[in-house]
Amino acid sequence: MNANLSPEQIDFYQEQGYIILEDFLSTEEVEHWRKVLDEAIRGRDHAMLPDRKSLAHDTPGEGPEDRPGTYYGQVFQQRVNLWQDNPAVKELILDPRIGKLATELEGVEAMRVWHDQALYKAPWSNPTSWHLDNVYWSFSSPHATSIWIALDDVGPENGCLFFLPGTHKKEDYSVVPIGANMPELFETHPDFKGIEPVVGRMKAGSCSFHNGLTVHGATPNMTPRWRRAMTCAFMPVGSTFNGKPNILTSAQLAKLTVGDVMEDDEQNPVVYARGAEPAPV
Ligand SMILES: O=C(O)CCC(=O)C(=O)O
Ligand SMILES: [Fe+2]
Repeated sequence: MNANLSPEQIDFYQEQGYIILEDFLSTEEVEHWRKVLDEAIRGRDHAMLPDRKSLAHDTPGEGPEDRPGTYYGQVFQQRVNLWQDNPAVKELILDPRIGKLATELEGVEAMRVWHDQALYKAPWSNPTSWHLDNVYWSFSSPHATSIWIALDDVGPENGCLFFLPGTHKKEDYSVVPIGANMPELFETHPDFKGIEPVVGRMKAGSCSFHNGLTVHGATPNMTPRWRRAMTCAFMPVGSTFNGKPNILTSAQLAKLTVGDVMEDDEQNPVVYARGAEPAPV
């Protein structure tokens, strides 16, 4: 895993709200991630937990995890928090090197996992509409970020990400529904209409990070092959509950009042904290 960042890369990310890191995983590592995730998804599908919240950014808790026949059900196969019930995924996702990248890119002190999501776009799937992530989550922070790891080569032909650079700077938490209509976001943000998008073409094993307020979307999968991606969202330590349920269970919600610091180490473990590295031996 190549987890080194130059100061120029950090500046680029903070200015543009996204960055692509080529060759993040080696060929062997990509093979391993694919195997672990393919198995984890099969395992999850065989053991659906009753209190398992799904998914859609905007409609949490609908479960079952796929909604065949709906538009969103045909955007991607979405599996949330596989790290919590699959030890092999946990080892990959709670890797402090990934947490360190998120922490350094955002210039914060420490990061917790918000949630992971395997996002597998099936052959011939719908596009992922323009949206921003943080507005759906249970905390609001200008320093939330997500890693998106390509497990297959991705381009506009099979559902690569597109970013609207600089949009994170508006710091607007208005909820934009992630529905079937690609232009919907621009009703809330007409000022973004003229921005030239950046194409997130990537080789398998490369990754991107995007800030939680950077507008992004993905093209449809126009191919007969799956587009596999693994993602994880990070929450800066010290973030507070904003009242949105998102993926929180009813038991977790019962313990939270708006303004409480989100510090449930079981649900949202700290993945990296500056200065907390073990001393070299
Ligand atoms: O993979 C996709 O199609 C969308 C990914 C996304 O929206 C995200 O990672 O925040
Ligand atoms: Fe997103």
